[in-house]
Amino acid sequence: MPAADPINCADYERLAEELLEPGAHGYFAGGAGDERTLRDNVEAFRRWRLVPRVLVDVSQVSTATTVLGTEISLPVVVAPVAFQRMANEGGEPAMARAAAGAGTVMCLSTIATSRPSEVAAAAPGGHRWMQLYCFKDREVTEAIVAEAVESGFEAIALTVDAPWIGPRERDLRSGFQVPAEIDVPAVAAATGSDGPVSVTDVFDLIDPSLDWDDLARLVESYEIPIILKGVAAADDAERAAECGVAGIIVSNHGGRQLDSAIATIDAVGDVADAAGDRVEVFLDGGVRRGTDVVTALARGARAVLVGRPALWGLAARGEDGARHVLEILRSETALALALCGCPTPADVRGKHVMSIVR
Ligand code: FNR
Ligand code: LAC
Repeated sequence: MPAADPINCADYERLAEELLEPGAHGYFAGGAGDERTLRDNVEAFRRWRLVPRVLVDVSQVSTATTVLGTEISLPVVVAPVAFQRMANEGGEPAMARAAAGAGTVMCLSTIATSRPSEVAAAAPGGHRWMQLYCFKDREVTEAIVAEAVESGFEAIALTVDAPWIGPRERDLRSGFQVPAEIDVPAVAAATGSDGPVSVTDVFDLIDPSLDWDDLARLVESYEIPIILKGVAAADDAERAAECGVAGIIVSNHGGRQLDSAIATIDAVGDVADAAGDRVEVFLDGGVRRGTDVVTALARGARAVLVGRPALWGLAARGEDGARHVLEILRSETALALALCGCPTPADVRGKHVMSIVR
């Protein structure tokens, strides 16, 4: 009997688990330590309930919005996820085409298996952000930024929640490595070697001394806006806004770094209050349904990012699968907006959500 067609993100998650080699699946699916934060990112959405408004004309509902002035057709952006050719041979170029086809932004990881210029060439009409790890080797870091700017990437998403590697126990047990046949250009540039790459090798390259003074300098020196990725606290959001960042991504790296870190949906409200109108606030971690997207908007996010859902789509069915996941999230978001009495994402307010934890 043929497998039933996937109709939601969970179906794609199961398909990906069946198809991926166990070590790669453990790397993609896993989190830090006891994986409390990994689970809690998803479960915390269940502690919030939508409070619909009725008798609003929802004969026309649009999921379109803007992020940093760029129009996107749904408030869901593709999060940076490393090593995408390990999920599917199409890799990051296929993900870029899926995002462009769905009318949204793709954020490319520094630890990608294709160069920024190749990804740009694969989806020329698409919008892209470049995720940046500041390597100890600043020349290599600057070369990555220069290639991204040259290739038309529109913002730098500087990841700051991973100065040390989180305890990825699944990878420790499996000995996960990216085989030498799969290029990881940024790592090769920094190490001068084309050998197999482990996650520890990657984190050895990252500069753990990066601080607020560095951020202020980067904001000054880069030609494109900086989005700070990996913020959980309101006072950090305040400081980021003072440094002149254009955006903040409330993120705990998908539960892969500090285990026991606060779930992002629980953190985003205070961050959005601190950021006010100065900085656009985004959230990632645990978004699996259109109702999660609307909950995040109600708590103050302008849009969300999805990491694993898009990746499961890519792993299961390449570009078409990643695109289908985004289309599923679009139609679920449209339905949740309609049933909340919100014809557009901009109509979603704090009053549309309530915590059930008292
Ligand atoms: C990530 N994430 C990540 N973040 C980043 O800034 N640079 C990176 O290279 C990676 N790599 C990476 C690999 C894998 C396998 C995962 C699952 C995640 C974190 C990612 O951008 C995002 O914060 C989370 O994935 C969001 O959580 P969900 O959507 O996966 O629940
Ligand atoms: C990870 C890195 C590469 O989470 O960001 O595996």
